[in-house]
Amino acid sequence: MSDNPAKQHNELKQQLENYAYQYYVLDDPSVPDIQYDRLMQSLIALERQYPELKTPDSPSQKVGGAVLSKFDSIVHEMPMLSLDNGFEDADLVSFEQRILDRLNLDAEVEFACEPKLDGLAASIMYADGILSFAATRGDGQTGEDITVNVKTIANVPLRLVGEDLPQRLEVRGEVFMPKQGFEALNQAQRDKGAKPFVNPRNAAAGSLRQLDSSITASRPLRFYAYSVGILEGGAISALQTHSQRLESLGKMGLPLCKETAVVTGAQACIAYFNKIGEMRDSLSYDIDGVVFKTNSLALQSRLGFVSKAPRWALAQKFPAQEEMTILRAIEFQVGRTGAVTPVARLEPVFVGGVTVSNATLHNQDEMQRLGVMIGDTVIIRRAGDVIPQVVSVVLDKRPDDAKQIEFPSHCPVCDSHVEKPHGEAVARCSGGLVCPAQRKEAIKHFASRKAMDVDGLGDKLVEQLVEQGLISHPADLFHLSLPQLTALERFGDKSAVNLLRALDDAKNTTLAKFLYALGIREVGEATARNLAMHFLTLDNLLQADIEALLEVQDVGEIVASHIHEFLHEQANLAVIQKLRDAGVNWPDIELASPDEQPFVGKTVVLTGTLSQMGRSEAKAKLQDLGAKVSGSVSAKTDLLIAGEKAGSKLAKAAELGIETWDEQAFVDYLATL
Ligand code: 5U1
Repeated sequence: MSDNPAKQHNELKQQLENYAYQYYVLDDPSVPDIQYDRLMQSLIALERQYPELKTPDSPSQKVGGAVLSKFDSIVHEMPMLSLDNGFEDADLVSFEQRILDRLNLDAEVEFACEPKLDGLAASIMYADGILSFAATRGDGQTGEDITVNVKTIANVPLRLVGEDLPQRLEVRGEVFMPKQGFEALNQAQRDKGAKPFVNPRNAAAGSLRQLDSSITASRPLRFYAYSVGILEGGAISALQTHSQRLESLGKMGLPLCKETAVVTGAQACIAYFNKIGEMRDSLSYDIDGVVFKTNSLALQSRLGFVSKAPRWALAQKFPAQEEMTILRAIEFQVGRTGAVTPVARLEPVFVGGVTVSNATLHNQDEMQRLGVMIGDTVIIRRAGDVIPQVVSVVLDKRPDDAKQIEFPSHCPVCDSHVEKPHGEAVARCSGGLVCPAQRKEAIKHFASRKAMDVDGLGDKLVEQLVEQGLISHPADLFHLSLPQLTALERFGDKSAVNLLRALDDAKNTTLAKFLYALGIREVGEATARNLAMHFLTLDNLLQADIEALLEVQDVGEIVASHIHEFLHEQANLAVIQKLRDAGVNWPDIELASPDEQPFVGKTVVLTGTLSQMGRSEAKAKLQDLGAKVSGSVSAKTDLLIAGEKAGSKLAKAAELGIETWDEQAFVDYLATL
């Protein structure tokens, strides 16, 4: 890289533009995200040092930062029109016929076909190839100035590429939020206790109309160009068709929807509409129909406009994905992890092409947030193959006899009590070991390698045993008999004998493995180990209150409350007793002397490939020596053990001056103990 700041800035700018184009427009990233982020940070740092380098097309604008007090108005030089709608095949046939009649033609018409994205229309003006301003549609005549926000949209180029660019080019298109980004954003909203967005369209609108552009920058918005407004000069001005214009926009670096087509005649339009309808659920973005446009620009201008819509375009709509209906009842379902989900029983309603009579309310927090009552009129959304959901309540329509909904305090399946740790949105059944809804998963986990390690007891076999009614909780495993097992389909004598032997062997375990095997929420191997080392005996742990649990390394309030709830559920205690009665045992834990635990108080990180021992073996050895094994390198790290092909962690440790051993040094050290 050059040491001339302007040259350096230009190089960074070009690299970033190139990577963004490959990533967002071509869908073909050439470098990992982290490299892009690093270059962006270098660019921002350089601009901080030399503010004169910060031009309006600098990629640094992608991260936002400007905070407005309000949006200014922008009058559209060319009004942004709306579209006529069609709903049936016959509407497409008469659309083509109207065009033919008006133009006095009798051939078929060529149409450009495009999925109609469910977002917000936006206009982006480029002057000599540089993004100069952007506006919302508003009322079609006047919109809002959203330039700083549009600049943060990842796939919007701040500078166009190519030869013979127009002096002025107004690109019109849709700002939208892809489905995946929407789900992730809503999950993040729920996790932080904020209101989730009703649908991707609302999320896109809410994100675009932020006065603080760094919020917009953090939201997964995208833009697809679908037409040209003002156009002055450039090679694009000579083109004859709408589809050629779109292609030309693509070559200038503007993002386009990939599912477009050019077809001839109304019947081909109907076929395209049906094809897009079939693909709708699998598309990465929400659509509400298909837009058909007369492809010839000459014919478009001959057809002109009627009131506020062009005569040469039609939006053919899909059935609505949101409908109103009445909530008749709520049923509480228990999932395999114990999550208690409120499910709305509805007056059947046709939405998104199917009849819906059940919809999810997600969890207790969401139910309370919606403030829904039995008898309410609710809005149901069914998008794609996602489970239909209740998105809002129409309060104006609440009947006088609407009934409050009580969230159950006990599991509707096993009657264990329902717990909802402070700060968590989901309420769960605490009967992890006994609840039939959680049975299969609980037993699979119990038998798994890192837990009781029952050799030969795979997931399929657990399912078979539960389905045949041979086991209903983990302790039943130890009472299985040879005739019961050999009677199972495709289970030979030898396998049965081996399984019984493996079950017998598994009874000799450690307290840590036993605690992990219980499947207490958020008690992984490390926490189970810490609990065992802290309390030394199961009885000590059973007597621990929340305060005592909080003293254990890495146990915070939520984990403490999960452990406490689980170990105070009588049904779980009964299974634990049955396991001990069946012979499950572990040796007493003897506290190591300080010289046997030389790593007490030390944080160690493992990285790279270890060839002489597995990662988990190395981790267990370090924990036996008293170390805390962490996943990332920070200033708190005392030692990094780096195997082959160690990458960024090794570099970071070197940067922070952290002591680093290779695998051999660790093995040699272990040999000295
Ligand atoms: N895909 C697409 N959506 N959409 C919306 N094309 C399209 N064209 C529009 C609108 C309002 O208007 C043009 C006819 C300019």
